[in-house]
Amino acid sequence: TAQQIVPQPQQASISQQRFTPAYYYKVSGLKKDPATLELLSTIVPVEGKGKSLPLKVKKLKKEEGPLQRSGAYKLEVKPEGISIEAPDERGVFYAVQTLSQLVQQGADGSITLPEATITDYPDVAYRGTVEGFYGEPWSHQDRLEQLRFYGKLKLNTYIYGPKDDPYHSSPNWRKPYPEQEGQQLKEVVQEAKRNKVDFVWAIHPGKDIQWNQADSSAIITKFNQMYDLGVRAFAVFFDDISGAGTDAKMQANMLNFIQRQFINQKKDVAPLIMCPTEYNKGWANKEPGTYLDILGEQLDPAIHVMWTGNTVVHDITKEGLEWVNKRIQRPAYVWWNFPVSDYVRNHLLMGPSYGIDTEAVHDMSGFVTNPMDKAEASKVAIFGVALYSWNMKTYDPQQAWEAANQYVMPEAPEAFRTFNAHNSDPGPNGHRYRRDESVEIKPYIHTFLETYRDGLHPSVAEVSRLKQEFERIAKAPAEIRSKSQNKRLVEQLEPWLLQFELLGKAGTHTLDMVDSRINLNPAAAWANYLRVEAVLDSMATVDATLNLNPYQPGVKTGSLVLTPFVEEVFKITGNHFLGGNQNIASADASASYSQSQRLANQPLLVNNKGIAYSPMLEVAYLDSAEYIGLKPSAALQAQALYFNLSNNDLLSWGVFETSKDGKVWTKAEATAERGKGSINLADQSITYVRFRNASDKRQNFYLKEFRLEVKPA
Ligand code: LOG
Repeated sequence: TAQQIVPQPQQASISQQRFTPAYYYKVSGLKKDPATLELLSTIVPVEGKGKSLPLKVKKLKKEEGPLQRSGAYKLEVKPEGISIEAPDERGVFYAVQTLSQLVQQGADGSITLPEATITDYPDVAYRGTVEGFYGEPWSHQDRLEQLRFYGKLKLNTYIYGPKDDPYHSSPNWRKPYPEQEGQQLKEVVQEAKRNKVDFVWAIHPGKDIQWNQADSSAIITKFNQMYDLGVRAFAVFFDDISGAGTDAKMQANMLNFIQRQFINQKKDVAPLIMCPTEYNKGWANKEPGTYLDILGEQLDPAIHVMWTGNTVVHDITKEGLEWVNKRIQRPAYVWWNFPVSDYVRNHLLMGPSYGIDTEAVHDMSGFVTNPMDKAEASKVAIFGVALYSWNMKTYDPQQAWEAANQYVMPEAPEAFRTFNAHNSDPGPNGHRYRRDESVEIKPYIHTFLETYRDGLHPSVAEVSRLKQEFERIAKAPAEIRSKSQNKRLVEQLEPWLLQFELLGKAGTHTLDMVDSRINLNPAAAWANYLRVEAVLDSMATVDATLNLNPYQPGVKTGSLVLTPFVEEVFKITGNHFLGGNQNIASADASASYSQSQRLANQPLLVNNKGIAYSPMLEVAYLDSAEYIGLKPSAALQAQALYFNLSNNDLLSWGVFETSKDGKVWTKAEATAERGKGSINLADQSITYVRFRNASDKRQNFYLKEFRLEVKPA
């Protein structure tokens, strides 16, 4: 089979036959780049005595078109020697990365190469990731490993902007990094250089920026400190802020000032990047002459503008990009919010990178993905983005995902594939972003359920088809743990591996239970029913005790297809044995209600002690007279409301109110400190609780907590 190079080169002819180089390679033209020379020496012999073969590196000059792009290269491999031509050091490095995929090593250490002629260049100029999520930032080691991964896949951009780094955002964006953090960032910058990745340091000053000379200087000073640590690329983020910082004219002024006073002064820094406040179509003011048009007109044309698509988390479409490009008067720099999971922290997003338009090559200046806080686990999605952004026309999400499973876990690719296939969908969420999951087994599950719901028995063949899959699932975690060399990856997956193994067992027992019923053996069916119940209990325990966080605590696996399947078959069987309706989920325990568009889809966290809005990361608002509220079911009695809306004048514009019928409302007295407080509701037969904007204009706040403590009525 022909050699597969990832990402796929633009033009390649690679022969089926392989040859063994007769002598060592004498390298010329690489003296100025020791990192690439070092990499080369791990691929082919570059030292020896006597006869040698030439490996010539030359600068590609006067070439027109895509071969002038940074990272482009020509690579020629012949028995007589190897030649590399490229416009820059990155291109040479990429040629060597391609060579490393061509070479094969025998057991005795001898190498073979195919004859090959490759002409290659990237489709998108800036390709990579933005560490831009909320929650625990990546570790130092994670970052170093990511950069090596990017080098191999010809990704050239890593934008550093973890929301919870206090020196990136408020409160400390004006201050220099402490010694140790500074030193570590310096090491990351060096690793980036070795891998020909632009380390882009981003600042997020908008929460408390003052539009004055002092703060303009504060940004330049901070950028200079980062420059001294080796940083040569910069960004300014204005996402997820409210108040004075959101002003387009002021933002444009500030960025133009940085462009003049900093970017243009240093001769060796990359183009400036900004993330706007209105960074997606859903949130953009559509009136002509507003925010995005102001940026388009006033922002120096050299500055890149980021964009997440039609909503915060969305597919990337050509039409969507065309819409924003007209307004910002330049091709958008795509910030793709996949596989980021900071809004669904109990899920992993391990599925294919799909929903990114392969016709959009001319509509974007860059393409970066915002990954999960789990760096190693994010490699599956990042791999897809590497293939997409290098060679868009040939990108196939499914094929790329198959290849990623191999690439990321070569020691147990099948088990990893099984795990990833059933851990893709984020579950219900405020962004309404969903992913396909359990695609291959889904039709069989549906047929099975239709039959079983009607009180009929599926065929033995249907049962065994599903049982096979659940057995595969039950075995996959042990195989991943024992075979994978990537301990960090296994560690990041661990809570979900545990849960996945239980799901495999629960499913296996479920199908045994159905099988016993088909065989008219109620005693065996009952025994299996109890086994399913025990495993479901264990899954509930894992969900209640691991991955605890205040946002979406717990561990969900197979949540789109497989877990609901097991739960439903268990319930139907339970009804058969026990009669009546065994309610295992408390789905209708409560209802949230809000007229506010931004809050309407926000999911609830429900357990036997309380009902809470899932905290929101970005800015929330209520227009005049809008409210946010909770309505516990009749079976529950409200005890107290706990709120943290992180707004200093909360009670000057808003009121808490309660009602018994949803029509007559009574003001609930409350005190709040910086928007945080609680209201005692015990001894009242309250059915509704809400917080209403009583002012005549829109009010912003952060939905950090809105939780009703309840007890059974
Ligand atoms: C944030 C980002 C976060 C992501 C997903 C942007 C530009 N900003 O809603 O930090 O990781 O969504 O939750 C965002 O996407 N805000």
